[in-house]
Amino acid sequence: MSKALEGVRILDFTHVQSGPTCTQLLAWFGADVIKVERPGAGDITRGQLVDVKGADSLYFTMLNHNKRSITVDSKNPQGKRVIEELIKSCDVMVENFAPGALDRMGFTWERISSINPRIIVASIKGFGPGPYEDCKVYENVAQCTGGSASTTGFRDGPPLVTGAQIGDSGTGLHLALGIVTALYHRTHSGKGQRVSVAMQDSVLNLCRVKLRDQQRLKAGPLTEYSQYGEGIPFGDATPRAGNDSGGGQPGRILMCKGAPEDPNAYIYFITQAPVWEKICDVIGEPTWKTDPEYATPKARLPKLNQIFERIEQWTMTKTKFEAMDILNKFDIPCGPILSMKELAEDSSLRNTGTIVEVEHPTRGTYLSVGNPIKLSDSPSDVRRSPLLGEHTDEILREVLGFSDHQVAEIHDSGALDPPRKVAAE
Ligand code: CAO
Repeated sequence: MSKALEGVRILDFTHVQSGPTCTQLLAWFGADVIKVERPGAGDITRGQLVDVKGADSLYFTMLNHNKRSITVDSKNPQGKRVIEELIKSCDVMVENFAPGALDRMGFTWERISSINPRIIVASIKGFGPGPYEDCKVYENVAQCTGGSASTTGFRDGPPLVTGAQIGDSGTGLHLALGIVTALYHRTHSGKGQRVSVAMQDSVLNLCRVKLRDQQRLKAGPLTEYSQYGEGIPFGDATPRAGNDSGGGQPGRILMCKGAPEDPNAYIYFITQAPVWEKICDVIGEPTWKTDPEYATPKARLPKLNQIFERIEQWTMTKTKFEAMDILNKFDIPCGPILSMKELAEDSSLRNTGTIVEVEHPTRGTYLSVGNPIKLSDSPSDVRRSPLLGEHTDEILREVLGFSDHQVAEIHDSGALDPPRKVAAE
């Protein structure tokens, strides 16, 4: 079985999280991803949040699997020559520099596409064209400007950012789709094109149900929000809804046996209408099945707090896993709150390759996420991230066809290596 993206070569000019997420995904699918890094320094994340002295950080290793690393100073004339050769031999260039940085290196879209008209140039920026287009952006800024923070948290608390990296990894996923779409288009157009994704746009795309609710406000209060049942008037913007379900089926996070001392002894419980009668039986309130005060979803809406309090009295008698087992038998939608520790130890996630153990020469064995997208006929494995510049000479020789003499010449120019320290007299 061959890998889905075998034969596709990526010039990976990405750093930190958003861009590397995208190119890692393409690498998992079999693309030959050549990561260009600054000599001596490399991707800044190599040295961020270091847990093993002298080894690349988990931040870096978990975002750069299956790639090759070449160090090139893109501001050195010989370095520019190497990058031009890479542009000629790659199908895609991916970058997430600050706005204007690639142009300042001399690699405008016009120049890149004149070097290789078939190349696809894919970019992540914080914002699209508009008042903030020149701003540098990190994860939480995107969550705040894309509508996530204003709609996350509790109504009476401040906006909250989420643990899921929707700004960085979420944008990387969007970009990966843009790249394979442009590659597909190239099969009949014969030409490359630019693919641009803004982090603000990606977060907003993921927050679409909150934009839906913004418009629904015009028609009256959002009746599935617990605020409605509490009699609290709505303002003119989508409010924060705590753990209320974002769909038409009310849901909440409820305590289970062990809470609140155990911070993760909770379960998400959805009072889906078709299984209401089963819920009533399970929690010991059979009269609620026919009582007009409880029998219909509409009648229940103003009483959701009281209903969930009653359900919680039941969930508190069970561990989250016991509750899950019982509720699943009745098709009542629910899910235990799983800690990172529990996920790291989950044998089924390891069996499917969603969590993998990786060997690394300087840090030993570590855990990482694997490819969450499974293709039936195209396997995807996880190989360790490259050391800084590990493949520099290999790429110059094998990909660019440089002779030993040419490789030595480029090394001598200082384009591939950190500046030499001059010994003190
Ligand atoms: N050789 C020589 N110079 C190099 C180089 C190389 N191989 N690789 C990068 N550089 C240079 C760039 O050319 C740039 O130089 P100039 O400023 O002189 O043009 C410089 O390194 C810094 O690049 P940068 O501005 O992109 O990096 P930063 O650390 O200052 O900013 C970030 C980081 C992420 C805020 C910014 O890149 C950005 O806004 N990117 C777009 C949005 C994004 O992806 N954000 C998510 C990041 S993950 O949280």
